[in-house]
Amino acid sequence: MLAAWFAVPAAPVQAADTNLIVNGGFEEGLGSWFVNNGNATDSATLSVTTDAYSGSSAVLVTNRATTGSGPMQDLSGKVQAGQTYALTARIKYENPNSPATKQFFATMHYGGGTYTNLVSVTATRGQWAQFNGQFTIPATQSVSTARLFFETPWTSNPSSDPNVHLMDFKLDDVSVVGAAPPPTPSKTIEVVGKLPGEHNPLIGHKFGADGFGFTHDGRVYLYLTNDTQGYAPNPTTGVSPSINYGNINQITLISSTDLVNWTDHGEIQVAGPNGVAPFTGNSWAPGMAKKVVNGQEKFFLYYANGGGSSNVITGASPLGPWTSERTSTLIDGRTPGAEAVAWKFDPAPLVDDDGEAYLYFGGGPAATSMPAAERFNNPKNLRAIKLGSDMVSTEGTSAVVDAPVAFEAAQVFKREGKYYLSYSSHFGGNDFGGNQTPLPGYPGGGQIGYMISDDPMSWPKETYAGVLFPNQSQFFGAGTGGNNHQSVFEYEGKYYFTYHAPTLNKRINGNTTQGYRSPHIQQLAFNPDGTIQQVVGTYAGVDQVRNFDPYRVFEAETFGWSKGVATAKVDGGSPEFGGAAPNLVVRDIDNGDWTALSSVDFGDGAQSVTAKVRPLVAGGKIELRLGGATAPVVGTIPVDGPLGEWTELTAELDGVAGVHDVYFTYAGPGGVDLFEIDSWAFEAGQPELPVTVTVQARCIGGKAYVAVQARNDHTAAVGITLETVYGERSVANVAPGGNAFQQFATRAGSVPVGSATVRATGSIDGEAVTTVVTEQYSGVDCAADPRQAQ
Ligand SMILES: [Ca+2]
Ligand SMILES: [Ca+2]
Ligand SMILES: [Ca+2]
Repeated sequence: MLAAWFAVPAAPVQAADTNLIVNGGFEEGLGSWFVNNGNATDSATLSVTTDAYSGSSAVLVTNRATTGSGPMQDLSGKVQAGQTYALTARIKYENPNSPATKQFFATMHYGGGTYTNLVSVTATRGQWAQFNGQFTIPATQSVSTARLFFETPWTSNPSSDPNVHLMDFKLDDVSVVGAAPPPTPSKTIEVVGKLPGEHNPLIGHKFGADGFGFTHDGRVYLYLTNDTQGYAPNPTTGVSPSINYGNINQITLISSTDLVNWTDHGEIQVAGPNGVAPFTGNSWAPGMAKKVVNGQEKFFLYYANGGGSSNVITGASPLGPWTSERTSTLIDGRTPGAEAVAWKFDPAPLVDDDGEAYLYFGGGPAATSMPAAERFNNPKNLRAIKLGSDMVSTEGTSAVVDAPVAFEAAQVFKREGKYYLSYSSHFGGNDFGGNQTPLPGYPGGGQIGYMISDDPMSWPKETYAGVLFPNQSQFFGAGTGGNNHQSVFEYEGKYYFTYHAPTLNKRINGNTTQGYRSPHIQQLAFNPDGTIQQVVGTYAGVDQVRNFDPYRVFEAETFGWSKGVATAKVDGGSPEFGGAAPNLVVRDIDNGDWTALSSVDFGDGAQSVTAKVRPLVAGGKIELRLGGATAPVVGTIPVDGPLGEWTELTAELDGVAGVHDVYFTYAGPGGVDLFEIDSWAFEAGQPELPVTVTVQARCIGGKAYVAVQARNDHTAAVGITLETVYGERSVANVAPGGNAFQQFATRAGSVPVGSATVRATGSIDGEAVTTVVTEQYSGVDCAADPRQAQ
């Protein structure tokens, strides 16, 4: 028992309480701190000062533009709704022209326009004042964005008296103490979401919706709404809450040259406070185009900033890096001719053959001023507008796209001089004048319809051509319904249709889905009159365009199928795509996980495979199998490098030739992540010249000879050298099918067992090759052997 005089604390000690602020004393300079940028007008300069409250440094804030301009730290993911935190900090201002006392706030920005003053202090000029208080985050507050900053009280026009509102100040010893942040639950998809042999969904390790296919330089890029961003499976049940589009401010990018093996390029942080375009909050439904502007090839990524507006960012390549040429949204309430469009989103670009560019956008409820039947059948909620030559501005007035039963997702491609506009149809209801029967020939709810026009800006209802794709639930069953979002792209002379379906979500959770969508592709077929044959959705997907070439360095985050792995971005550029491109590694590799490549062409044979790996525990290994995850092992890389360090490890291979699905299976101790993998490279075995060698020791006139013959089985002439201990002979230009032959005299009556070496030199596919064949012969004793050759 404790002694009675031990005081009982007023509240139980919170053993888990922790300081959530990093570098709160500024002893590591400005690390983890930045200037509040919640509003476009907020700005200030942060510098380190030696006038510290404690330690050797503090932060000095100067050039404040607004009352909110002050040092900020991101606590997103660290603070939790309903929890109470203790906040302390020291603050000082010294401007002799400022008031003798001044109030300061510690404030949280929860994203958008949501700010909450947490703790305040009234400081005396020239003295360090202490923030010392508690705050409780309301249980209903979304904390997906939570950024703490220090400021002076708000006023509308602070520059009218900067000494009162915008004075410099110093800050030190910031702490926010409370419950430790919750461990981040794993998002890794443990089931095989894309089954071996199937090509849909395109990837099984993450989600992605609203795919927009884009072809550049022999490669297909697919830009996707990052549905994985808010995916948060319950650690016990494995079921995630339903998707929340409001959380999505990233675009996922994958690419392929064969449409089966896809490279994960990770996420582009498009919107939000740390986004390329921080004046936008969301990034849905991407669209991509390229154009040469002022002599420079540029890439333009359009996206929906929620339902209210659309925007564009600019890439130096399809993989970025990305910049924003705009400081406000591209399509919004100011866009001429689009005033009546409820949802100014889903922007899809088209660059025509003549260089003129167009943007298609819009969707949502029809204007209530329309008669009910028109609202349903011809809601006139889609628009086409010309893009400026810079691709980041619009020209003139947007034109109505009178797509029957239109809902959203307009996209245009051009084929044989005709423009094709596809779109998603609505489900009726109050937004469209109630539930009605569509006009004869018009699409039903949740289908992809299309129109054909001779003019990219002219889309009267008469250009409607039919249903391109019925609802995906017709093919993928319960839980996969809902609206869709499609694109059509051309790759190597064929047309492909992209759409999404929550098929991976369904494989994780059975028939219940939570709205997490996966990208699919089907090939598009045209009738002689230019109309499109209705697309059938299948798990089989499209044919692999070409075999995979393994004889180069390629990303480990490229695979056709996978089990139990995740990917993560790392610094330093891509081994395959260059220093400016994003690079990912395969992680969350447990014993039994695997990744696989479809139809790898090893040609005449691989000599070795090299993996760039980072061992995390001892005893891991990578096994190579052909045709399946449990097929025989044909090569093993022991992952035995120094723990935590990137290293290249090689396994020799033998007999790996021809075309196979390649499975990299991962093994090692259970219950821990084994290693991470950045890239692979196979090396081809040296090709060999086909020569057939025969060697024999024989007797002629009581003397022993060694006869060596080499037949050239190659399709071109080769040089052949025959070599024994009794002599050597070279024959140049032995024709295909011809022989080099020599009987080497031993000058003895007998020879022991020996061998002859044949060296063939020639060329295979333009490369000089030397092949050496060694063949053994038996000994012969001519005195004892009655079988004398004549
Ligand atoms: Ca300090
Ligand atoms: Ca795993
Ligand atoms: Ca990589």
